[in-house]
Amino acid sequence: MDRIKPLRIIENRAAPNCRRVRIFLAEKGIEIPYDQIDIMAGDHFKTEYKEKVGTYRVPVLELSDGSFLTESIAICRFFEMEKPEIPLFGRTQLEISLVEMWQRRMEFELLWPIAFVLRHGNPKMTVLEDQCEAWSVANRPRVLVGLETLNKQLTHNQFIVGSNFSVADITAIVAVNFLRTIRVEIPEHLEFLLNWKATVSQRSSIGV
Ligand SMILES: N[C@@H](CCC(=O)N[C@@H](CS)C(=O)NCC(=O)O)C(=O)O
Repeated sequence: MDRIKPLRIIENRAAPNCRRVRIFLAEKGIEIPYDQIDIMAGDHFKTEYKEKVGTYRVPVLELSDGSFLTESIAICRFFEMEKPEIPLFGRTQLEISLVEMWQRRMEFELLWPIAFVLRHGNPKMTVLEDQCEAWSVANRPRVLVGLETLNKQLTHNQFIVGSNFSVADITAIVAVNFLRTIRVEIPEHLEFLLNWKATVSQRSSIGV
């Protein structure tokens, strides 16, 4: 049976989940064509797109068997198997488990709270969201708790899981960069987080 090949990624340049995949691929040195879809114009809500892909969200990986893979981390896992020699999901039993744990925590405790503040609180986001302002307000303090959690984890670690850069760092740096959309600065006392951000930002993958 022919090996299933990755054909292209459908994404939106400004969307944080798409950026997670772009950074992951840049770290691996994998090149693939990207097609843009204008989510702020609502193009992803068109029936033709949803029926083809199975969801209206981005990013999406189109495969050579005609199927579409969604969910940023599922797409990253596909590419982890394509090029395992640069492991970004961990190496040992414990490291793989810790990367999984911290990747999830960075999503649930940082990236999503930031996204909820933005999506439910910014009038421009009514294109994408049936807004509930109270949900935006409720998530603002959670963002600061998430930043404190990350800072604590970085107290004794170069990267989020020890000395190896991983997909947990990718989710976290995308979330931290996304803070600007809700006008939140990292508090000065979170020095381990600030140092980690400065170090990670120097990686060439982060510029994609
Ligand atoms: N859990 C999904 C989330 C995907 C997602 O929410 N993508 C956003 C862009 S960052 C999107 O498609 N937004 C369009 C919308 O909400 O209508 C993943 O990890 O890929």
